[in-house]
Amino acid sequence: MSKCTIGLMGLAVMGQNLVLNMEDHGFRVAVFNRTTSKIDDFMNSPEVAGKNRQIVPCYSLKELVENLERPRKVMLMIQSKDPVPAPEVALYPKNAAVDAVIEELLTLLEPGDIIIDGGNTHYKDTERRTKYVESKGLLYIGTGVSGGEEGARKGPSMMPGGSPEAWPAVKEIFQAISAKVGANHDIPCADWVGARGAGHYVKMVHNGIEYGDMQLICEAYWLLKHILGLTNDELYDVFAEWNKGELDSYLIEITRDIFSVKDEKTGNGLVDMILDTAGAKGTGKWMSQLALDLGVPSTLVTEAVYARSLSALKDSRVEASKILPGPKEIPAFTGDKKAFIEAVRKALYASKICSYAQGYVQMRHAAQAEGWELNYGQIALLWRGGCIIRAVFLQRIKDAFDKNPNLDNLLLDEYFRQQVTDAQEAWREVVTAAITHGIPAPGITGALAYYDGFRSANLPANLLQAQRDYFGAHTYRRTDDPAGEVCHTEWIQLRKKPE
Ligand code: NBP
Repeated sequence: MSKCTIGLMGLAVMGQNLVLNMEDHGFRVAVFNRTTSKIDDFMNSPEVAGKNRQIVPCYSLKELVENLERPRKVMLMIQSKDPVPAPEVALYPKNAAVDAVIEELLTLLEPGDIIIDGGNTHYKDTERRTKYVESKGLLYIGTGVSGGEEGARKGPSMMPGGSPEAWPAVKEIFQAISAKVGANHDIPCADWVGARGAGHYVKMVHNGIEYGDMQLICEAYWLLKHILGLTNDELYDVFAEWNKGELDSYLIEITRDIFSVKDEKTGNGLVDMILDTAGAKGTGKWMSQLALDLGVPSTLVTEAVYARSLSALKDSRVEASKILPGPKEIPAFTGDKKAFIEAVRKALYASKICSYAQGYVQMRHAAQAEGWELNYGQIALLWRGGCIIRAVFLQRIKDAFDKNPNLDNLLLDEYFRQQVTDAQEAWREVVTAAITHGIPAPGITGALAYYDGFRSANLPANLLQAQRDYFGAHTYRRTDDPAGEVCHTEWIQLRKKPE
């Protein structure tokens, strides 16, 4: 019997769908799962049973490896985080499951063979594992896979990093199964991202941007619902309209659809019957933590993570809502409804641009720190299809980096600068309305604060440095000294003595 092109371990939702996708594209796949009954369940499932698929069930890792052509390629789609990370590794969780499987594979594979981790792994783990596996003479790939179950089945966005020598061996498979974009649907959303953990870093930023996009959309919804009193049917129409223009994206499209779904039990809009406490799987938090480590202001993802945390404090919020007052008089909206909807659209778009600008700045700083060579335009293209943040607007990001590969901040690109300039007045109007009405919009307001901060040649950090020098002799530099000599002042001696 001929050998398989690739082996996949981990037959949960992602693994099963990737196997079917690979097989659809003519690749013979060997499969294995820790709980072996799930292998039989998969082989007996309607998608596989009686379909003469080129899928070979294996009941041990050894059997899986024996069924593979050389260089062997073993892809892991297994849980990427310890369910309860030990406190000392909680920030950068070490995933015992993947490490244990790698150890076993190292006893079975040979030099030149490739281990692929397709889970949502922390990039620090992928940095470490790439070096470790390479030290044993094998090659390693840590790849982001985005698009959930449907993406895995029909075409995900794939963001591989790891050992560069491994890429030619898996390129054909990854590009065949990935989503395709372009007029002829022939540009694959799968390409080499960079060395070691670069792929998983870019996937994490993708997820963080997803957090930001979702938060901004939720704020737009809340503003339209509470300031204008739009019904779900009206909201459906607004999002349908928005999806025809610059905001055309998967997340706007599914938001539109959500407003059309009725609760079977009550007949209300289903969205109105859903408890307002949001969950998270942690990649947004990772991006925030790493932004803090790098000292870059990725405020949108952080606001989005905090907004989910605040939502989860339901009991406290319910209590607080009975006690803490909002604005004394909430003015009834008397303006032009259509114009306000357009203002919210512009505020959403401008905020989204800031969110992506921040994500790209973070990737650039991480690349400098980790020694990766990232192609930023190409990354935008990887996200054009298959993944949750897929959007027409990503082509604009590709264009911006094609024009200037060293672009410092997307806001400085001509197109994006023009967009935020056009949106600015509306953006400020929406932020003012949110504040006046007492409606929390941390994403939209935070984005505007970031924009105003970024466009300020001077910020009040002069006073901050004075405070730090006053209480802690942390020193400061002078505006009139280009050499940047550090200075310290004995503030207590020079200050005006209190009466
Ligand atoms: P899960 O994340 O739920 O993981 C289940 C799989 O992990 C099963 O095959 C399970 O085997 C295996 N597994 C576990 Br749990 N512990 C193991 C261990 N110690 N040794 C070996 N295998 C172990 O599956 P998923 O949702 O399909 O996701 C797979 C990966 O893809 C994850 O890393 C996830 O973060 C990532 N991802 C998921 C999505 C999504 O939308 N779900 C999207 C993108 C990426 P068992 O059957 O024996 O328990």
